[in-house]
Amino acid sequence: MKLVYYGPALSGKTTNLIALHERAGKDSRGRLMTLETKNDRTLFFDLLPLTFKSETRDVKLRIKLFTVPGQPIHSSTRKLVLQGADGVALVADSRLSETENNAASFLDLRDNLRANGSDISKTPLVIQFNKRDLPDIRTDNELKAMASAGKEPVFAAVAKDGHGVLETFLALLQLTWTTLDVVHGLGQKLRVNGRGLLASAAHQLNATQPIEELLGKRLGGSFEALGGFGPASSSRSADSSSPRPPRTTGGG
Ligand SMILES: Nc1nc2c(ncn2[C@@H]2O[C@H](COP(=O)(O)OP(=O)(O)OP(=O)(O)O)[C@@H](O)[C@H]2O)c(=O)[nH]1
Ligand SMILES: [Mg+2]
Repeated sequence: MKLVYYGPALSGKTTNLIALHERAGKDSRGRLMTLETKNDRTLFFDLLPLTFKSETRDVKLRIKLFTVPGQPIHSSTRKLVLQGADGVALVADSRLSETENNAASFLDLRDNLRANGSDISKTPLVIQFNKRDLPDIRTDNELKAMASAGKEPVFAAVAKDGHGVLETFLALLQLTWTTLDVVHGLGQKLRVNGRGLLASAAHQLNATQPIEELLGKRLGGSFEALGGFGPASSSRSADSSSPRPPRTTGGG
């Protein structure tokens, strides 16, 4: 599975990967590769390989977690890193002064997905509003209002202290797995229970709360539209009139 952390410059994408690397057990994480210039600017991309064993330990899910460089001049690099992405986390900066940069990054993501033959409405997407510790930020209520207007799950975070990082990642993992499962029937082919796999991943990332609690911290957006995880919910998705349409391109 290829997951990409996208967003404007200095929003905290690399910081999310560093926090996940710190959380992951030694058996689950590979080497975190970062390539930065001075002032924390990612030059090309960061890469963190993660491997999660299923509950029964006979299936391994390998994830390649990338960040893009956020500075506007690196648009072609972002397009390249985005190729074949199965899911995207958009890391936005909560400060009011960054509103335009967040919006520009969203449009840049949409354009680069389109240029890669993909479609943002069909791409598993989770939004993180980072830097909640700073002054002059959008209020919680503003974020909630924005979140409830869209279908993407939205999470608040202070990535530099590790807050909200796990929640964002697990939500992205759930959305992406569910979408790939719809397209490729992964769960059935591999005899893997998606809900169990997510629980295993959370455990291997040293989560101290149950998944429902972690995913329940989202400020809005619906997982329900996707049918959720596991056997109980796959029957629900069969009944549901609004599962997300499967992606047709760029999948792994
Ligand atoms: N106050 C505060 N600072 C943060 C937070 N998360 C990250 N930072 C800081 O913001 C700066 C930029 O973080 P990075 O993770 O390098 O940002 P990036 O999105 O990877 O930036 P580019 O690689 O240029 O796209 C660093 O100094 C981080 O320590 C946060 O939640 N709060
Ligand atoms: Mg970076």
